[in-house]
Amino acid sequence: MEVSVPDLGDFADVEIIEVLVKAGDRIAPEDPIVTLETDKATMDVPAPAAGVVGEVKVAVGDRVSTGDPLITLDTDGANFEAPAPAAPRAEEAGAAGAAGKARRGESTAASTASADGGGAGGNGGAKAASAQAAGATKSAAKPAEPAEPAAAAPAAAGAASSGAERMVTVPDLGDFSDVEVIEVLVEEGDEVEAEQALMTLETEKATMDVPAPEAGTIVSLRVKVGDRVSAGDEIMVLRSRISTTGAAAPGLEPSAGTPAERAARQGSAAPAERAARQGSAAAAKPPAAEPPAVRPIGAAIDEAGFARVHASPSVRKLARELGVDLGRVRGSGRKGRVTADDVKSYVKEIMRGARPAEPALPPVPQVDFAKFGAIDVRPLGRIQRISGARVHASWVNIPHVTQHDEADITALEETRRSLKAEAEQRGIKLTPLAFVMRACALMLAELPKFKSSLGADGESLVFKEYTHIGFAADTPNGLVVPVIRDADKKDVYELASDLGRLSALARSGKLKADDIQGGVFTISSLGGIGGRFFTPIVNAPEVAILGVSRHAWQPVYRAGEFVPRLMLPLSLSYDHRVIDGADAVRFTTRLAETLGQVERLLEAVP
Ligand code: CAO
Repeated sequence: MEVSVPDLGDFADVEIIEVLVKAGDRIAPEDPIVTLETDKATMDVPAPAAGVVGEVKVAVGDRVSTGDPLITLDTDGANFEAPAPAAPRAEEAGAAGAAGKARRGESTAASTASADGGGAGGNGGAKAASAQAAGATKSAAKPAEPAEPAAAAPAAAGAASSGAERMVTVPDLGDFSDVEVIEVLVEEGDEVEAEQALMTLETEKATMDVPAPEAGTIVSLRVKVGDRVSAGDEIMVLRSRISTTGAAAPGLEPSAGTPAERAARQGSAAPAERAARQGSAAAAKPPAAEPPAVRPIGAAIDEAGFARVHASPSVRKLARELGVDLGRVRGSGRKGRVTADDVKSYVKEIMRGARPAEPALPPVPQVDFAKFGAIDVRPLGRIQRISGARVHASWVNIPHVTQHDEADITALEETRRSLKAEAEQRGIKLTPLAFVMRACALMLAELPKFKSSLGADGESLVFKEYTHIGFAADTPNGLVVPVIRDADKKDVYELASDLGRLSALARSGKLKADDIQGGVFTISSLGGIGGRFFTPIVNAPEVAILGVSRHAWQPVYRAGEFVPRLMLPLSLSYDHRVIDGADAVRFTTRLAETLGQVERLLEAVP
C-alpha cells in the first residue's frame, strides 16, 4: 500500500521537518512516519497499519499537501484506513484549525479503529515474509483514496535494489554565501541515515550542519575542508539505501535547473513533481537552513552548541526570542529532539528558581585599537576557533582545581637516555612523555574515576572500560589533541611510536576524525619547551588532565643532606564535581611513585 498525506485541514504545501522511518523498518499502527511543520504547528503522520516500510518517497525539507505519497508499506494484511495527522502538539498555539479538523473527523482519518495489524483483515498471518518478497505487490489492504491518485501511484511496489544516486547540494543559507566548510563528517563509502550531519559550514556568526536528505551510502565527495560553498553547490553524491525498480527511481540528479525541473526530468513522483504540477516555486525550494544565528554581545548562547541541537526551525526561533541557549535544553522528542515544550519548561524552571539562571557573562570592553596606533587584523585559524570554543565551554562549565606535585625522575631519565639511541635505530623517539603516559595508564587502572565522565543528567558517573589517552600537540595551526587507543595495552616503545606518528599527522594537519575521538584522559606536556607548573584546562567531558612541565635539577633533602635530583613538575587539573582533593593528591602521589619505578614502566604489557 501507499501511505499518503492525510487531510491537513486548511494547510497545504507543508514542510517535512523529520522523516522518522527508513526503508526496511518494521512499524506498528500509529507509529509516526514523518513530522510536518506549518508556520503554526508541527504534526506527526501516523502509520495506518503494521508493516514493513518499502520506499520512502520524501525527504526532510520537502513540502507536501494532502494526498501526496509518503512511503510504500508492505502491510501485514490488515485492513486500514488513511491516517489522521496527530493533533498538532499542544504547545503550538494557533494550530487549532488543523487540530480541530482532525479531531472533528473531517479528515479521512477519523476512524483508525481498524488500523491494527492483526485486525479485520484476519489474514495477518500471511504477512511479513510474503509481503517482503522482492517486487511483490502485496496490498492485502485497500488503501484509502489518495487525493491525487494518478500522480501519487507508485511505479512499482518498493522492490529493494541497489539505490539510485543523487547529488546532495548545499541548502538555502539565508543571507550567507561563500561559506567555509570547516568539517567533513563523512567519508566515501560511509552509510548515513536521513538527517545525519554530513558536513559543518561556518559563517562568521554561526556554524551549521548540512543534513543527509535521506539514508544511503556516500559515493563521492565534491568538497573538502577549507572549501567555500554557497546554496545549491554540489557537495557529494549519495546512493539511496533503497529505490524502486520502476520509473520512479531517480538517476544521478543533475545540478542544473531547479529541483522541480530535475525531478520532472527524472520522472520522479517526488514532491518536486507536485511543485511543477502546481506551479508552486515554494514547493520546489531546497530545505531551508536555520537562519544564521547571531550572537549578541554578552549573551550566554554557545552558537556552535546551538547550531548542533536537533530542533525544528520554529523551536529555534522560539529559543532565540526567549534568549534560551538550546544547547542547555534537554530534548524530550525522538532522538533527543528539543520541542517547544522543552524550551518553555526550561524557562519555567528558571523562573520558578528550580534551576539557577545562567547569567550572561559580563562583556569585555570593546576597544578601538586603531585609535592608539597601527593595527593588523588577522582571522583566527579554524582549529583555534574550534578549540577556543571548546576550551571556553570547559572553563565555564567545570569547577577546576589544580593539584601540583613533583616526581623524582633521576633514575628514569638515566635509563631513558641509555635506551634512546637503540630506540632511534628502530625509528622510535623515546621522549619522557612516553613514560609519563605509561605511568598514567597504570594510574587510570588503579583509580578509574579519573577516566570517568559525568552522565548527561549530572547525577551519574560513566565509567569506561577502555583507556584511550589524548595528548595536547602544538601545531602550526593551533592546539589539537590526538588520542592513543588502548594506551594501557601498549608498552613504552609502542606509546612512543604512537606519539611520534600522531604528532607528525597533527603537525601536517592529516589527523582523521578517529584519531581525535574517544579520549578518556589527557596529558598536556610543555616539557619540551620549558616552564614550571601550569593549570591546564580539563578537556570536557573528561574529568582530569595532567600538565607536565620541564624537568630540572633541584637540591632535595634526603637522609640529612641535600642531594641533586632531577624533578619533573606535575599539574593535575580536575573537575571538582567528580574528583575530591584527596583523590587528586592520591593520584599525583602514586603517579610520582610510579615514575620512580623504572623497571615497572619498562615491563612488557600483556
Ligand atoms: N622535561 C625536559 N625535557 C623534555 C620534557 C620534559 N618534561 N619532555 C620532553 N623533553 C625533551 C625531549 O626529551 C626532547 O629532547 P631530546 O630530543 O633531546 O630527547 C625534546 O624535549 C622535545 O620533545 P618533543 O616535543 O619532540 O616530544 P614529546 O614527546 O616531549 O612531546 C608533543 C610531543 C606533541 C606533546 C610536543 O611536541 C608538543 O606539542 N607539546 C606542546 C603541548 C601543548 O601545547 N600543550 C599545551 C596545551 S594547552 O595550551
